[in-house]
Amino acid sequence: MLTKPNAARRLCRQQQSEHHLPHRITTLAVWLVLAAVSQVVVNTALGADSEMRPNIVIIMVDDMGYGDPGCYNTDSKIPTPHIDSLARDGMRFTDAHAPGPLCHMSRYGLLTGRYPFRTNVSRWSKQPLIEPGQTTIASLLQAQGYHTAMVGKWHLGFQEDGYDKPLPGGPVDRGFDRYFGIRASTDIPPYFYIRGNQAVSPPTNRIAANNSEGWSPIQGAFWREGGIAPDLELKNVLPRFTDEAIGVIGDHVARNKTNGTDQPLMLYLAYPAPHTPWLPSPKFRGRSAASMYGDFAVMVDAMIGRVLKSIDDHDMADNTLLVFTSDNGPVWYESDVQRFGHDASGGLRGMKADAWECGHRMPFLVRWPVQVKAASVTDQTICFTDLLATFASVVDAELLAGVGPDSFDISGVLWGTQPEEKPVRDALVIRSGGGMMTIRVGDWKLITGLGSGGFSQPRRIKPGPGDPPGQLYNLAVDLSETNNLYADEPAIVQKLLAQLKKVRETGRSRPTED
Ligand SMILES: [Ca+2]
Repeated sequence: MLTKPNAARRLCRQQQSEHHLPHRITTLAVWLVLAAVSQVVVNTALGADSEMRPNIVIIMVDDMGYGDPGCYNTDSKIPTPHIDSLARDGMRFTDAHAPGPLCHMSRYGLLTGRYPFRTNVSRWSKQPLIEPGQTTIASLLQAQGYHTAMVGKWHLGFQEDGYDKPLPGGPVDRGFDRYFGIRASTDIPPYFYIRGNQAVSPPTNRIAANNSEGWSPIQGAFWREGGIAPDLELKNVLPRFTDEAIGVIGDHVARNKTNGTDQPLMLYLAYPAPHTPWLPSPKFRGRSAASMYGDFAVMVDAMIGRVLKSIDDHDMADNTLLVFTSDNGPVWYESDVQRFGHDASGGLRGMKADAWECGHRMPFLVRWPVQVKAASVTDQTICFTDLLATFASVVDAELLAGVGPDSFDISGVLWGTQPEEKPVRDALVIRSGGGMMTIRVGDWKLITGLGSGGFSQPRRIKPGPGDPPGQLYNLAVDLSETNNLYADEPAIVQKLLAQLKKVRETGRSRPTED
């Protein structure tokens, strides 16, 4: 059963009354003025106050649905004890959204604080989507003295000119000190590891396409044919990234010890799973009641468990702000729900790529034991784009108007000081995989076309005579988006369309300060 938002709202109110303001050390004897002030960020930090500058770890999984983790769906057939531990020890968001329902869109918004509909994301296979000099959560934190590392799936493009040459425009050119990962998904060739800005070994071999019997063409152990590096095996990518992430944490601790420093770490760990190919290693087969998909998700959870253990082993947990989420909705059809009794959507309509909720409403958990109340729940509507402004707030850096134009500071939600009745963002705007626009304001959600706008059938319906041209839902009473009120609520439709137009035309949605 899906956890009911109203129950969660009551719970959060109750918890807020017990919650205390974040305690901040105010007696700094020496103010360190940082010399390197970013071109776009005004640094107002007081210096090396480690309590105000937590380690920041983002664990992003791939195509995991709202109904997969047990902490979001008590009927889930996939045991996820490590993900669930983050809900137990931190804050669970019921209404958190990917900025787009596909991999590249979602990651662009997460890193830049800018809605992905504002750029041409289809360039990703040849060009970097993030512009030189564009602030990212990594460059922001790097300018604040963080060691910034990324491990995993980039999918935001490089300036490609062959794989035996450097690949400019990737993580190490967009704010990360260190990178190990792959270009895109583990079903999109060429398949090769990248360290820094170079292929570890170029994709000089070939691999044939693969599919799994009994599944749709984009499920199972599916991958496309293409180039592959001799040192990469698709089934090893997930554990390899886990080893790398643990290595980053260990190296960082060792470096601080050697240098006698207390530099904070920012790690962005982007797992390419449980996206296809579903390749659970033998140890995880049969560990769920939801087929090879569920078993692969169990393996993802176990990998997260290894990373959490590493953080614990280094005594870093208390001062690490850890975010867990998934980039977009699952590839799991109604027939799969019937076959396995597992609903990866958690009762939401649709799937990956859709304008409907399952495409973009995601599991989202934040753990920071010294600041975020354990087992708390919030129904605030947030978007991954909000991490930039939130991290800026956490480290006391101010964002200038042009930076992260769609990023809202949600730190008040994390500290429990933001009333649930007072939204942190006035609207949420998403372009679906198929190009339909969605605007959400409060409980109202408008979609500018008919159909899913993504992978679910029907994808796009041409309105018949007398049909409304779009969809309007009241999510407070119709979270599964079945009762289209577009024709019944013309005033609300006009208001939302006007607001959508303004968000698109002004190039920003976070209000300017002045
Ligand atoms: Ca994805």
